[in-house]
Amino acid sequence: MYMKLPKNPLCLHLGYETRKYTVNMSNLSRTQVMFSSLAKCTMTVGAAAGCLLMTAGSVSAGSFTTNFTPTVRDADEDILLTSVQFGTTIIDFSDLALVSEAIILNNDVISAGALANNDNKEDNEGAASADVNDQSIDGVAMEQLLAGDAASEAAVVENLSSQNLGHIIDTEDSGAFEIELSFDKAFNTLLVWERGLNSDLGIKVGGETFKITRSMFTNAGYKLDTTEIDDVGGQEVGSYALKFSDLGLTGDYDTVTLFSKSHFKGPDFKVAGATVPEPAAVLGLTAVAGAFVAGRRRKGDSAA
Ligand SMILES: [Ca+2]
Ligand SMILES: [Ca+2]
Ligand SMILES: [Ca+2]
Ligand SMILES: [Ca+2]
Repeated sequence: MYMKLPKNPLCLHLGYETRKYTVNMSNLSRTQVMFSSLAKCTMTVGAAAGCLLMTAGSVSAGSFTTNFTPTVRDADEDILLTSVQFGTTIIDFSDLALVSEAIILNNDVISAGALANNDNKEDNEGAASADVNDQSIDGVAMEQLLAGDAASEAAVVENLSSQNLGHIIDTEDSGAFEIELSFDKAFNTLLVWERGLNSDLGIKVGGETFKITRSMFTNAGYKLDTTEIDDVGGQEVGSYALKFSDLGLTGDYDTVTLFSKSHFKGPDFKVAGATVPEPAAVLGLTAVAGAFVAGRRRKGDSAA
């Protein structure tokens, strides 16, 4: 059975992505193209909702696109975040929530032994530090960030709030820290970029705790070479968007606490907040489809 499509515009909300499809029965080829991901189901009406739910589920959790400039650069050069993109929804950098205050609750202190052997920055222990791309003209490179120290907390704010994706917090491999961040406005999705895609990052928000594990990051499309690493060509950077609604939270938050434990392998990160339109209405669409079916059935009944 082939599902006849209504002539009215039909809004599909698929994951983060909201697209408006105008369905026109006189232009069936266009309709078929637009429903390409759905049409293979040769929809019975009952199957339609299932197809839609499947499609919604195919937007992988945590993924988004990072737009930046310049797109061609060396890994140690500046890189400015211009926008982030969730499907067709583009959120400009100027609309992101940025870190405005940091409280370092705890951060491993560099050991005396490591300090005694401080001929190479990579030998340092400790945990979170401020780091920048090698050629950065601003931002802060500061190896030991101390809890309760105003300069340390200012360094965290400066690096995390700048537009330069090369300004980060670098964490030593076995380092543990806990840092509370406040943002300049509330948001519903925390954006995290991690240099290396090889570390985990813990997040506490609204009484919930979540760990982005290293395998959850997807490639953000740029590399970073910062003062703490000597990798030729830099390391790939990964990204993950944590929707607070996925933690069962409602509403927006302007404070999150980030943490690392010794087995997280030292997250090296940048963060920002975004208010992403709620996916909403897959169920609403199912209801629309249901109402349409009911309408067809009524017509059929009256014609019989
Ligand atoms: Ca460091
Ligand atoms: Ca890393
Ligand atoms: Ca370097
Ligand atoms: Ca690290």
